[in-house]
Amino acid sequence: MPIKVYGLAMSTCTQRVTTTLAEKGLKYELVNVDFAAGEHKSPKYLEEKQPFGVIPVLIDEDGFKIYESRAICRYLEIKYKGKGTELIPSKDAAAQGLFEQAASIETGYFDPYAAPIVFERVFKKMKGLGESDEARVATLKQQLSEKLDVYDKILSKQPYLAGQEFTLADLFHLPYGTWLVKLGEGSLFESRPNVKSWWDRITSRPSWKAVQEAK
Ligand SMILES: N[C@@H](CCC(=O)N[C@@H](CS)C(=O)NCC(=O)O)C(=O)O
Repeated sequence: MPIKVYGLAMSTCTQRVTTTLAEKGLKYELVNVDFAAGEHKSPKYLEEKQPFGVIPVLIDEDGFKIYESRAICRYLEIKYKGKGTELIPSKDAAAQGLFEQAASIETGYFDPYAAPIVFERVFKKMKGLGESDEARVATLKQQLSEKLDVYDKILSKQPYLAGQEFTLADLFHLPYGTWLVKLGEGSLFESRPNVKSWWDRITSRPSWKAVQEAK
């Protein structure tokens, strides 16, 4: 049985997983979850796939199932360590600790601002929840700007968030960061020279290009 990802090609959380699969050089089958029909909220999906009613879910070739996009990516790196790009450093405790620190930067100082901006401007309307609350967006943008000033300092000393090598901590930024650029907010990255170089480096990876082209 091939590795199966239950999700949608355009979903940000699914893209985190498919980019990781591409970096690892792993073949997979993307099984579309029918959002329009509410498949992700059906009793069968909640029971058999994801109890919180969201995507993505990965079922490995041996039948092992796991959900939560960042957990799936970490699992893939551990399970398929010797394949493709090493996405979590294994050299020593310090390197692993610095990776965890960088991963925590994404979940603590990027995602809490970037994801709700994209929600307001894109997904709110799609879900029929009304128009974007632009006052909220302005506050979130200001908060994210302050965090990215710190990113710029960190990235003035090293090319990637965990140090010298690209890791999952960088990869986790790609889906929402790319939405920000599509929404005309690219200056968040471009106005900070070290953030800009980092963003250019990570978005030019073939894995991310391939995932964006997938339908
Ligand atoms: N923490 C979860 C979040 C999953 C999530 O929110 N997925 C979105 C798509 S990116 C979803 O399924 N939304 C449908 C809904 O909320 O009903 C993860 O990282 O996997």
